[in-house]
Amino acid sequence: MATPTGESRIEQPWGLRTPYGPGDVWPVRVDMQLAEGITPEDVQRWVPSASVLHSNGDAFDIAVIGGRIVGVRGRACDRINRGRLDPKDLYGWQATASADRLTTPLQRIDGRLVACDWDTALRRIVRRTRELLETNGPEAIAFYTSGQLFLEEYYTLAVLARGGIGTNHLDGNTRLCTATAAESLKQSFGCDGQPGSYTDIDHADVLALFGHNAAETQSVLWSRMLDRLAGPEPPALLCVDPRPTPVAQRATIHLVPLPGTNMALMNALLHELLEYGWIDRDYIAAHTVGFDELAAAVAEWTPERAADVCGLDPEDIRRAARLLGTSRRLVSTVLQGFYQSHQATAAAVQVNNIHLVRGMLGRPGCGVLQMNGQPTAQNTRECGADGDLPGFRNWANDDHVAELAGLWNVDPAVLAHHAPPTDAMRILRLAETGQLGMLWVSATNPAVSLPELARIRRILNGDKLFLVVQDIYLTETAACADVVLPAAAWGEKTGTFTNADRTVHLSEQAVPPPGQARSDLRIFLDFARRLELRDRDGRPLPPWDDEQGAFAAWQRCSAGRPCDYTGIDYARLRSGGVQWPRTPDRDSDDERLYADGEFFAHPDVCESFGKDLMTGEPLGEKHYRTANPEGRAMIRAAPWVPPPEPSSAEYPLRLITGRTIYHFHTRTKTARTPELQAAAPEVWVELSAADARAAGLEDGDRAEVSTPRGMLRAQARVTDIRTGVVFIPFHYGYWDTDDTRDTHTRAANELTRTDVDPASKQPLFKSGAARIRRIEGLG
Ligand SMILES: Nc1nc2c(c(=O)[nH]1)N[C@H]1C(S)=C(S)[C@@H](COP(=O)(O)OP(=O)(O)OC[C@H]3O[C@@H](n4cnc5c(=O)[nH]c(N)nc54)[C@H](O)[C@@H]3O)O[C@H]1N2
Ligand SMILES: Nc1nc2c(c(=O)[nH]1)N[C@H]1C(S)=C(S)[C@@H](COP(=O)(O)OP(=O)(O)OC[C@H]3O[C@@H](n4cnc5c(=O)[nH]c(N)nc54)[C@H](O)[C@@H]3O)O[C@H]1N2
Ligand SMILES: [Mo]
Repeated sequence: MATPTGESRIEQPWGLRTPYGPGDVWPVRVDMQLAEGITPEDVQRWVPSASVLHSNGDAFDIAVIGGRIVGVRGRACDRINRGRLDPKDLYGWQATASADRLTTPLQRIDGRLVACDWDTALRRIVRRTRELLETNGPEAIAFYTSGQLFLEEYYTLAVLARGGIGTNHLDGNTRLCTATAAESLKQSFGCDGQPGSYTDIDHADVLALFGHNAAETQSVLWSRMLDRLAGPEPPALLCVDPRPTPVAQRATIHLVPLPGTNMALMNALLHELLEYGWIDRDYIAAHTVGFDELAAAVAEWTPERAADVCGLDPEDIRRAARLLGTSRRLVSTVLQGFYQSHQATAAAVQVNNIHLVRGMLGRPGCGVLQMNGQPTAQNTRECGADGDLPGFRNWANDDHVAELAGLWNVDPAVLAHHAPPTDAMRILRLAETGQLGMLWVSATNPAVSLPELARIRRILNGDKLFLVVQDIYLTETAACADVVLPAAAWGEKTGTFTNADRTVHLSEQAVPPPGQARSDLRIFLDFARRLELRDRDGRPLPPWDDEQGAFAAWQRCSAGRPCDYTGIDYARLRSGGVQWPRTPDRDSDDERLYADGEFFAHPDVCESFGKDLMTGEPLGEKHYRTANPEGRAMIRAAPWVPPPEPSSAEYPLRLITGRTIYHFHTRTKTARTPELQAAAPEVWVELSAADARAAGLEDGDRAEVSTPRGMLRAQARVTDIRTGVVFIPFHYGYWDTDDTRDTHTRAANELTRTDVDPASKQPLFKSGAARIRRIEGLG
């Protein structure tokens, strides 16, 4: 399929340039992709939606003919993409109509999954839930959800699980994704919520990307950056990434730290900012606490010392610091190269610190974007379907807990827990030790995406665990389930979701779901009704019956909180994305948070009383009230410590994992899209020429990569990646291989470790020791 202009967006992922200068409005460019032989005039309906294949929030209309999706067209008027689309969005809609969608519930009988009806499937789940509630109580039940459902679905699940069943075990795969974004924002600003706006890119004179391959993972955002780079007075670009990504190739300065050393580099960059006085003393004095601790912590971190740890040239660190220090309008973005490593929160917080000490927040061109990855990750966090409470409420603040109990009309004791909401890795551990009797997985594929897959398979297949999987396909995870529930996909249901810069979009139903598939919202509500969950007055809980009702309830829950949605409704969203916070009395967006130097950090308001960055221990209310009584921004410092699995003689290389532009995660959609699958059909391993030589490998050879956890076989790709580091994309599971039983040799997570950042509990997908060798034949 080619676009109407003939160019293939597989070969030209970012499309044609529309250059612009500082302070100008990003020009419109409308991208469109229609099925072979269809013209725009043939299209019967254009249904408003936005992308669910990344967190950028690109808005577009779904083209429909006779109950079928036949293509997509970018929305020119939207503030996020101004009409542009990512290659996954241009082609990925085809997967929705794939012939192998789940169309009926399935239940396991005598070891095999067989089709059944909804009544049978839900009755079986309700029976199991009741048994567990009677014998072991609510803490025997856990929910593991996603960053890919809609706001209305998360809020429904949060009320059902926290207020109805009363379990503390509810988390999202956002734990693997943006738990660190949330945690770093809480640690610095007291509360989750992205300070910056995408329009900051229009004004910036320096763009700094920390462990973020935006070119492949938020390709429309990268187009915005490319258009600035192609226009007058282009910004300078700093890239911190051990790989020669497309971002690195355009960078003014490219730093290639050894994996596991981000924190040392950040301390040295801050050391230089302080040393040269590239700081805003008035801002620091008026709006922050903690500067002196930072000054003490970075005092020893000369560029030489960090260069030694990171394997960099000290002059490159100095140049990078000068670029940051002398910028007038700095935009920083942070993603998985920082979040999926051992000092994730500590390192991400240092990027916030750069903006705090330089007073570069809340003004056009001065923004930090602790990025999201998944399309609706922000909503998982806001709605409390992850390890947070709805509306960014603080689990350790009794008033916040009482407020929620009041909103839901349930006994506060149901919501009160002695510990923070349980994180996903801990939930899996509880399943492993037999403390969980039921795990309900929705819209995530942990049998491919969690670390140390051999262990995960053992847990998911465990005899004592009753596993419910709610998906649109029969995934590797669904294949382990006791009951499989067929969900309606994007395009087949209506709901809202929020991107990485707080912009909310509405996605409306364009076509009916296949067979008996139902929206996740309907499934959760049906379960709640059958379980007869009730509030204190005996009314059904949750009390709503559809997405409009869920949205209205969420507005009430968000009222007065930082993520206030009371001025956002479906009608308004039909004409384009709107940023939160938005109250009914205001008709323009709060484009940037903290413009007034006021933070959501007052002890009565904040979402967290803070954690020790090194141990993850909650610091507690008393400590917080003493350290930050007025609710200023918090400058938090930390030393660098070595990663938990250093390289050794046996495993001399550092293994990192990540993404390609053509695939989304475990490929359930992108492998079912012919153009995308053809662009990246098989797993590969990227290594440097020196490491290839040492292993006797040439470009294109078959290689075996091993770690203490397992091994995989992949085609070698020799690139300019930093020597000593190998990279493997994590997209490749097993569902399309012939033998799913004993050929677990394609998934990167066979190799990764069970270990987390202490503060955010995010797994370390980007650090571990590995070795590589050449193998003959197909392996
Ligand atoms: N095409 C595509 N786009 C996506 C997705 C997808 O699957 N495919 N997924 C979406 C989701 S959920 C997410 S979370 C985002 C992720 O988006 P990104 O974070 O941009 O993607 P990754 O490839 O996981 O990692 C980014 C970079 O981190 C670098 N890196 C690895 N280790 C280190 C380190 O120790 N230090 C530093 N500084 N860098 C390191 C890697 O080389 C890699 O280039 O993408 C979103 N967009
Ligand atoms: N090694 C390594 N591992 C990683 C990462 C890495 O960089 N390296 N990155 C991590 C990150 S950041 C992320 S976000 C995770 C992603 O990991 P997963 O969440 O496991 O990946 P997906 O393939 O997106 O799984 C989503 C599932 O939801 C289903 N689905 C899609 N839409 C719907 C819907 O509307 N309803 C329902 N019920 N189901 C739906 C899809 O078919 C798919 O099975 O992977 C993590 N794992
Ligand atoms: Mo993610």
